[in-house]
Amino acid sequence: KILITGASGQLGFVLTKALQFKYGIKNIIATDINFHSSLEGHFEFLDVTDLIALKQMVVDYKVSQIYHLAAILSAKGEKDPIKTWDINIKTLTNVLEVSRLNNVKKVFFPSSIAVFGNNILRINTPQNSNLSPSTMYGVTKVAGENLANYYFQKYGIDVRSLRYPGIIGHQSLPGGGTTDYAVEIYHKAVRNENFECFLEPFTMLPMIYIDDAVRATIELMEAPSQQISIRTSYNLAGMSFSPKDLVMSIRKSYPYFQVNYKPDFRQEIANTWPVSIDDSKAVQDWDWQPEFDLNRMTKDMIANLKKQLLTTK
Ligand code: VAH
Repeated sequence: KILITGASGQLGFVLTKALQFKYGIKNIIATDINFHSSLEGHFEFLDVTDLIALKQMVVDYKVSQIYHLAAILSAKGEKDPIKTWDINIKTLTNVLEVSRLNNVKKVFFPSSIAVFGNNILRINTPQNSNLSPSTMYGVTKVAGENLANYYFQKYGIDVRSLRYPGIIGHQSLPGGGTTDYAVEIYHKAVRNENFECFLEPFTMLPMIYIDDAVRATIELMEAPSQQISIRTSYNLAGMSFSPKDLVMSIRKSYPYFQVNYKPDFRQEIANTWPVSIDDSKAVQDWDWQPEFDLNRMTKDMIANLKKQLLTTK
């Protein structure tokens, strides 16, 4: 059985569906502290900071793989850094310890481009960059990558990880990230509303469409173990664009779409992140190739959000 934490989150919700489809709905246990009403299949409430509850679930359902997606994101994390440290680190150490003691074979841990901070090459940021993150979220991801690597080296737990760019999808909303604008903007456009953007127009960031993000995750987890040369976390690229590029792409369908720029504290976070990512290790080791560029993503987002609007009216 495969257990997912954070299954009601932006990525968790879509990844749960993909795993149910691939491995059979009966073999997936989706967990979260909140219930997403569109989730189907086996769901359990689980607070992953509760070691005993997590252990119980792993033992009861004979879990052999865990996808640990529950975490606090970058922008929200800055409102309460210590809580972010406590939750992100406690949940990961719980997952790794329970895995070590209960024969869980494989673990997935999401890292992020937030591991990078000042002192990097911001264009085509290399895999082996100096990691000095500017947010507590990034600090927990750097620590998490090292914990993952430690559990692999010391105990042989097959932990695998990706440094996701900002994830964009129509199925679910992100919660508290610096890249969230790129999802919210589409929701406004299809409603013919104006958008207030919290980043400046030319802030270029690495992003990925959720279909590509989910496929990358499954491809990494399915790759033969001897092909995995990186046990901290793989750089992963999809596309790179700025709010201005995104607006131009949306205007192909909504020529009168208006955006006001009102940068807030998230601008400072974005300023320390890469513009684009060198993911040649992922390409080499497990053949990574993204399918969506900005315009293809925009078409798909708009078509799907329009459908959603019609069915909820
Ligand atoms: C955030 N979307 O903005 C997340 C992410 C790319 C960064 O990990 O916090």
